[in-house]
Amino acid sequence: MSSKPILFSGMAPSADSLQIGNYIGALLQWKEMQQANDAIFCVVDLHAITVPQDPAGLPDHTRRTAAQYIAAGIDPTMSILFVQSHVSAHTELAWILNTITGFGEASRMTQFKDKAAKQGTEAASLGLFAYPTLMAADILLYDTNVVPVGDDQKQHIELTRDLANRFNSRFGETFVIPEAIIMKETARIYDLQNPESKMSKTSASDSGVVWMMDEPSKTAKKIRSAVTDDDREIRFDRGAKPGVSNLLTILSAFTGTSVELLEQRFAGRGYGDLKGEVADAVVSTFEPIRSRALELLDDPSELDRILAVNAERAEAIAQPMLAKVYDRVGLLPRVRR
Ligand code: ATP
Ligand code: LTN
Repeated sequence: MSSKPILFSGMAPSADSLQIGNYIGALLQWKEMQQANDAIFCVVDLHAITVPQDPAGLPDHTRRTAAQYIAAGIDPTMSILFVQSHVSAHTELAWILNTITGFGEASRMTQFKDKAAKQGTEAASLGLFAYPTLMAADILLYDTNVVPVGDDQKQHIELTRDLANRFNSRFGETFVIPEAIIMKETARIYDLQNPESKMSKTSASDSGVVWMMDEPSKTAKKIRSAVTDDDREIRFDRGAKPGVSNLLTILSAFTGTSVELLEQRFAGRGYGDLKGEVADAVVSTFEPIRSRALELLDDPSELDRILAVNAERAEAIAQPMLAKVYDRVGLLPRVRR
């Protein structure tokens, strides 16, 4: 590897399309950062199965997520783009990390509390509880320096840092301590119909979610029906005007124009104008991404080949790290005959 910082990030293949929050909060940064970093991007299918899921749909969700990474600008010959379950070191390191993670500290993870509450806490799986240690394993296997994520993942990165430090002090210097990279302005995109809650792939209702793989006309219609408020001023105010603020954030991310400039430009204009511009900006960016993703999905064996090559590249880094960890914790090496 070169002397560039190492970047790791991932998304769960929990739906057949990514949503606009994934694009703004993650993919846009990923794409920009892959030049200056040695970047590794993972489709975290083992994380996707921590909540109830349909096994018949998962292979397709996994391929579609990978195709959308590539279509949005991730280059699988420069960066490493692979599927988590293809590299067994992830689950193996996660087990080791489980043994140094406190039940109490895992219980404080807000994503676990939120996701468990959705299913009824009694029904939540041990896998969902251990989600953060698997995520820590993803990151720590690669000597990762930076982890670009949305702000909902901040707590998990802090846990990862704690675990790395704890392991290093108990067993000797092993892991690099990673840092979260969170773009403040775009760290959280909200549901268009319910602008108090985060947009996510697995929200209960579809009407407030903007999908990357939706037909342009559907996307435009959704944006035009976004919930706003009763006064007429276009101004950023998360508390008083969550719907309008969300639209401004989205437009800012898609046009590279600051929210302040947008406020000035829209002074005296109506919500219809704002929605129209947001719809145009989103459609013109997503349209070519969608077509490219569909093209890639037309040739699943080529996509599988790309993922296979990249799994080998990832494994070549992960396996020696796992061996080092096993050695540090005192596991008796298996002698190969
Ligand atoms: P799920 O519903 O399966 O939890 P999700 O849509 O919330 O999915 P993840 O796969 O958990 O998304 O997250 C992938 C990446 O996208 C992460 O870096 C996350 O922080 C970012 N992200 C997800 N939703 C948003 C959002 N609404 N705003 C900004 N970033 C987001
Ligand atoms: N939990 C993350 C997805 C994820 C991830 C990772 C992100 C799994 N492993 C490692 C960065 C680094 C999420 O976005 N929901």
